[in-house]
Amino acid sequence: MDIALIGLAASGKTTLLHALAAGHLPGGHTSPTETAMAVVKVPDERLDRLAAAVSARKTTYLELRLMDFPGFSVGRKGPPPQLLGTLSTADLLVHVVRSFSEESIPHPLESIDPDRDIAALELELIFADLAVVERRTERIQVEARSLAAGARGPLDRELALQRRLKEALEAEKPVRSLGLTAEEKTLLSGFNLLTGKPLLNVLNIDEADAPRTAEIEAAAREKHAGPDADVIAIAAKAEADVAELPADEAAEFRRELGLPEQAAAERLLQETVSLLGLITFYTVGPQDTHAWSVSAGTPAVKAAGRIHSDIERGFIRAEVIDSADFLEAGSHAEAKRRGNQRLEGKTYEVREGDVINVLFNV
Ligand SMILES: Nc1nc2c(ncn2[C@@H]2O[C@H](COP(=O)(O)OP(=O)(O)O)[C@@H](O)[C@H]2O)c(=O)[nH]1
Ligand SMILES: [Mg+2]
Repeated sequence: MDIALIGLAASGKTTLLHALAAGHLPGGHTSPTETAMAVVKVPDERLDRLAAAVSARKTTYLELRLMDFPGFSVGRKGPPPQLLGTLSTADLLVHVVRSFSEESIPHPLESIDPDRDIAALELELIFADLAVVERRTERIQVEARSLAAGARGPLDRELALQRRLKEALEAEKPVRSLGLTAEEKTLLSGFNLLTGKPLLNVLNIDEADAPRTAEIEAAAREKHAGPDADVIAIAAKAEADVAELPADEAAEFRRELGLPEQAAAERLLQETVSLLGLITFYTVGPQDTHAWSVSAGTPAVKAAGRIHSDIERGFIRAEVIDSADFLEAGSHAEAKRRGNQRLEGKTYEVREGDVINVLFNV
């Protein structure tokens, strides 16, 4: 899964990347004009405990790819088309919004106004989508003309959908707010509409405001949370500094600064997994205890395919234990003895936190 960090210049994108990927990045800040990339592991306490229960030699976390994009210009100039093009492959957008005051760092729009910046960037994404939708609408109309009236059904249906999108975008509504059905989403999947992607707004707040994080987030959620959209507040610079410290010093520092107990990286990455509509299941063993992700509603046989294509092909059934039960029991054998293990077939929809052992035959 690819996560794109976007936002105005000097909003703190690169600083946030450092807070999220401390230790996984080449030294120094990346240049303001280049896209940097980091692969980060999603912290998962439940996975840690499962691994500890079986003394796993290896623990494998979910991984996300973070891309730190150059600053977005908004308004008359707008963002360059190639920047918007590269964004289209992202699975989720993280908009880093300047909320810190620091006078020595100029804001491209000259004042600190997070609500304005969120709206301005959204508008750029809306314009970009509108251009895509208009192009597609014209093309459908041309194509439809070359078909016999009886063969136009699918194109007519798509045309109706594209018109609905156009109307919404012209009213400055993002595609993600329209509550499209799974079928409609599939129909649109090739167009990579930017406002159809889930969006996490990150308010980059002053260190001095860190003790009020929860309060700031609650107020911002009222305005900016919605379907597939959320907002969190992070003091990116302080978090980036703390991320460099060993664990015990970090905890002390967090208390001193009044930073939330849970590290920003952990909060943001977990929020990201949930906005992506992913659920996490586990395979637990002494060699490797492993977190896997699938989209909600995935049947067990497909989930097995995430582990290995042979396991999908030879799927017989899945032994499933809820991770809370597993942790209480301490092992597969004990959970089974307690009656916590279920046998599920190919169509079983994997649930958040399942510990799964697939029986297969190849
Ligand atoms: N005071 C303060 N400065 C910050 C914060 N976040 C970033 N900065 C500073 O703002 C400048 C721009 O940050 P950077 O992460 O490079 O922004 P980018 O252009 O969005 O990548 C740098 O000098 C950062 O040290 C913050 O939360 N507080
Ligand atoms: Mg940068």
